Amino acid sequence: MKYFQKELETMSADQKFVLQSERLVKTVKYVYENQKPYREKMDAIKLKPSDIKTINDISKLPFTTKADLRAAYPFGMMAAPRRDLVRLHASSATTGKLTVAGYTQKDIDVWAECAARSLVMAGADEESIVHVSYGYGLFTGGLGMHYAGEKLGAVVVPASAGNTQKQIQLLTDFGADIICCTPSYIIYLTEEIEKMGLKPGVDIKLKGGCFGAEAWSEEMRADIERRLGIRACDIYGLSEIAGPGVATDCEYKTGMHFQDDHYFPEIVDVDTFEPLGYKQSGELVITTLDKEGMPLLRYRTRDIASLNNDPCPCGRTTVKLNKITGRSDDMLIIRGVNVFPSQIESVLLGNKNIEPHYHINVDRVNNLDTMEIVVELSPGISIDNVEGVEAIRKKLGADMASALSVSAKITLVSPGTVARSEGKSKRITDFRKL
Ligand code: DLL
Repeated sequence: MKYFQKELETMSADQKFVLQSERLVKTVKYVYENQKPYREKMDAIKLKPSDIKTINDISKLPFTTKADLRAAYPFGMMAAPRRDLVRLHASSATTGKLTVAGYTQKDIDVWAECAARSLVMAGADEESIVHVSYGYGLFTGGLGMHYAGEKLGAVVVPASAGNTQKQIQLLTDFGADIICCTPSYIIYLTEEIEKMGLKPGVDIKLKGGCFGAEAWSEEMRADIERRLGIRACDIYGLSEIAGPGVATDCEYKTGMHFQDDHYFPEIVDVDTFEPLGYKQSGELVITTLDKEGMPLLRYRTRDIASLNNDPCPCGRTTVKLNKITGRSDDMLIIRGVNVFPSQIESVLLGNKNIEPHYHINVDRVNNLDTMEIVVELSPGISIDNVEGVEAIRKKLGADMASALSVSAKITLVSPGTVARSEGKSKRITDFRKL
């Protein structure tokens, strides 16, 4: 079994407890002294840094929300002095203002180490050629995996997003064995590779990939692995905490190994915010344990997931993050029923007559919520085959109704007609909110 940092990745529970406790105590003191918003929040609940003695005290700390970051825009949450910051990243928020994150050199190094651990989980080593098709820029995907590849000692191809034909040329000519991009983009690339008649394993030498930045289903993973003959790892991260590599799954797929020597995860009830146990689903909350630029206490990610602490055959001893099932702000409420796009994707990918390209339109007609799922037929099926298409539509409609407990209109369209995305995909249009 290969690791990037074996001692840290396979630490015993006792060692982990000591390390996390030491780091949390230090972080709380540091934020109290250097981040005004935290000093105010802690003073308001009469919590002193000295009240935090071990990692078990974490639930005494106040939460941090996206609204807190927005209120402090752009630099009000920075703890390190300007001269120590070396990078800014930002992600766009639906409300307009960017969520900004600042990093010191140490933060960048720790992040690169965590993301290098991810690359190793996907099968990379220092001999690898790592093709990075995440966008480079304020988005953390490109630079995050770039620095990870260099930290590992691999050769990095900074392809960035877009220009699919050129990406395929680079993949064939340079022979990259590892690719990093969004799950929706690897599906698109695969489709183009198949159209060009290129053979995975022969013309395309990929062995593994780190796919993340958006929610995707196990069915989508199976599809990618089968079509490309690779190991498809799920990689999670967010710019507020670091970027890609906060958690990633290994070949055993027992959940994403959460790099909990640096970032501590909790799951809380979405309504009461009370901490939940392993395998219980709720909102993922993360505390940074040794960040300097912009440490965050109990940051409410809005991502819905659960944790598990089952042993993993790979020997890594981290807690594991089960697949993100959606974002609390992505959840659609259709006629009172909660629906996550990931549930829809699971049903779609279970049907071999259609392709994993879809768009969801939600509207309200005569005071009633409606949902339309526009999805592509497989290339072998003609839209003119009226009876065949109708049978597929009926079956999908019935499967959808039983999986979601709410009906949806299914619209089947010809292959290649649903818009493709090079970065994060936008799969929902909610006309009720426009
Ligand atoms: O998306 C960082 C990243 C880049 C992760 C490349 C993985 C790969 P943000 O743009 O700040 O950062 O968006 C963070 O994206 O809160 C989740 O809602 C979503 N997300 C990220 N990874 C996953 C994943 C990057 N593996 C937000 N599964 C997060 C599901 C994901 N959702």
